[in-house]
Amino acid sequence: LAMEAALLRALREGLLHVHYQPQFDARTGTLRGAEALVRWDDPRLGAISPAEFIPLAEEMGVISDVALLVLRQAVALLRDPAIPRLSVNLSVMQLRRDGFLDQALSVLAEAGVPPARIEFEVTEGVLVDDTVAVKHRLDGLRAAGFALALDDFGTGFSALAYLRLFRFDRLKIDRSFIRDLGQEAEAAAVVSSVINLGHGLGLEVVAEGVEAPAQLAELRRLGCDLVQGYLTGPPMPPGALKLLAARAR
Ligand code: G
Ligand code: G
Ligand code: MN
Ligand code: NA
Repeated sequence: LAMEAALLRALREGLLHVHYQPQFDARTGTLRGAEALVRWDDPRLGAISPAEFIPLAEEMGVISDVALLVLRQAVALLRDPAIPRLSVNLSVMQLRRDGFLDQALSVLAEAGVPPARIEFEVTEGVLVDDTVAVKHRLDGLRAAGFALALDDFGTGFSALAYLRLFRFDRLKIDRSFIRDLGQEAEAAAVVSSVINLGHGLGLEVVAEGVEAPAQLAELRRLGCDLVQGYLTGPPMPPGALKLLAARAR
């Protein structure tokens, strides 16, 4: 209960903020975008992980408030033309209900930012239940011009069936597959197959959790399009991303 009250207060008092983890072209090193990751540093409770408070926000029915806060901050940062695109994580409940598309479009219209510069990331879990309704909403987001990425790919079930049914722009290989790259031949076989699968479906493939130079070298060799991880850049405050984008120009 203490945590619930603290989350409501954090929302009210603007204690949630957003960090951004850069994504680079694997071959050229060009900055291609960044993933928005919400942060809560509470004066009394300390730093609380989104893995903990996002499910709580869903239970409490305030997930839309969190999502719109993240989207507003991301869109404000996109006023900087040196930042190509920002990715925002969506949770199940936002796709179970109507209304998110219109809210998102009005946030972008107010700032004069085109939807193509925002990508929404969903995990396979989002696609499993209520598939028809969720597909309708994801198709709506895509028709409005937003990009879509399938996050944590390979960790869920029935991934291949969903890849045919849903239309994505990018596939993010889960970091558990990247971890053993450059050490185990089996890991390279799995990652290579996912990259070829993505390319066969016309998708760009993003590797997440890239931590070591050997992993990056292997991803390049296998033809992975984009990389994200502690090696190339940790999640950072908006000011740091702006500096990085300015230097990259
Ligand atoms: O950044 P970190 O490793 O602490 O993130 C933990 C989890 O929280 C990740 O699975 C990430 O996708 C999720 N997450 C981070 N920010 C958001 C957000 O704004 N919305 C949703 N729904 N999930 C988020
Ligand atoms: O579930 P999702 O992929 O959205 O989670 C993103 C989370 O992964 C973020 O909380 C971020 O802090 C974390 N992360 C980012 N880069 C790395 C990395 O190189 N290694 C590991 N282990 N975690 C990472
Ligand atoms: Mn993500
Ligand atoms: Na992910």
